[in-house]
Amino acid sequence: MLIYLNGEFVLQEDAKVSVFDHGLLYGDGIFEGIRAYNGRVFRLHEHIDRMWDSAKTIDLKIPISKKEMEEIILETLRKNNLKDAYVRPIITRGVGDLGLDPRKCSVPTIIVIATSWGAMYGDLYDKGLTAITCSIRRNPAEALPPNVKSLNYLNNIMGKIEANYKGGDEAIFFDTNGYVAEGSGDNIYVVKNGVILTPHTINNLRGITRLVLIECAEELGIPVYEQNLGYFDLYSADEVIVTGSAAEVTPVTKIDGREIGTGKPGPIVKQLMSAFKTKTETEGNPVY
Ligand code: PXG
Repeated sequence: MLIYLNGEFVLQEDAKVSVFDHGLLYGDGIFEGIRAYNGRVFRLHEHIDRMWDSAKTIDLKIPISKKEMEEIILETLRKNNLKDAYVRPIITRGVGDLGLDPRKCSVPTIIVIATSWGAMYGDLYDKGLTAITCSIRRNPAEALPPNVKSLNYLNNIMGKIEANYKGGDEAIFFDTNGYVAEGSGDNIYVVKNGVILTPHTINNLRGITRLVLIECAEELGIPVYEQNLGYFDLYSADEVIVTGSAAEVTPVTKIDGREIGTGKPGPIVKQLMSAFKTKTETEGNPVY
């Protein structure tokens, strides 16, 4: 596997960063998670735009242009002969010393990893996920906005640990106001009486797949509303859905032991999964 690291393509075993990199020392950096389907990178511009917005928010000045980053991503896929892949661009504050001060880090570290990665949830796309609501709250926007896709994923990992202990495939976070925020690595939706409801994007990541789901719903004539949701809305939903570049569009059929709707993937998620699949098969930036 060839990995892009600071201007060069290097073998996986040579792709090493300094122990003084602030990405490692402080989680000071940002990343993206992008998929390529059949030789095309899905929603590349949107991911790169979000990466630049994350960088702007943490005052990380990226020394290359968006266009250059897009080209590096395509080249990484070509170097590894990949058509269906997962791409992980990472930009850290760079190498500094053992103090927090980012002024010590003069050059950001830029990494792009591309690897083959199939369906994240395997056969659970057909059965649906078992989720748990977690007791740990999502980082509040006034502390560290979940909109920033930062290297600081400890909050998410704590949710995932809770899900692992409680036997859930995914953890559903609430925000500090008690409203549903998102999953540990995906956005969330409730379907009730033919309408899709989803939280505002203040206390969660502004998912690229979320926008694709909304597009699919519009094309199918299914209304989508953004509103605050509580655990009542989750437990009493006809269907619950999560989306993400990794998770794609996935039904949730059990939450905290309660069956959601019939306990099987419902008609709306099935329509959305098929509309999403069509988009991933027909859209995207060609790699070759
Ligand atoms: N919320 C969180 C916290 C995420 O990490 C999403 C929502 C969905 O966003 P997108 O833009 O992907 O629709 C994510 C994305 C991984 C992995 O390696 C995680 C994500 C994406 C790709 C890979 O676990 N999370």
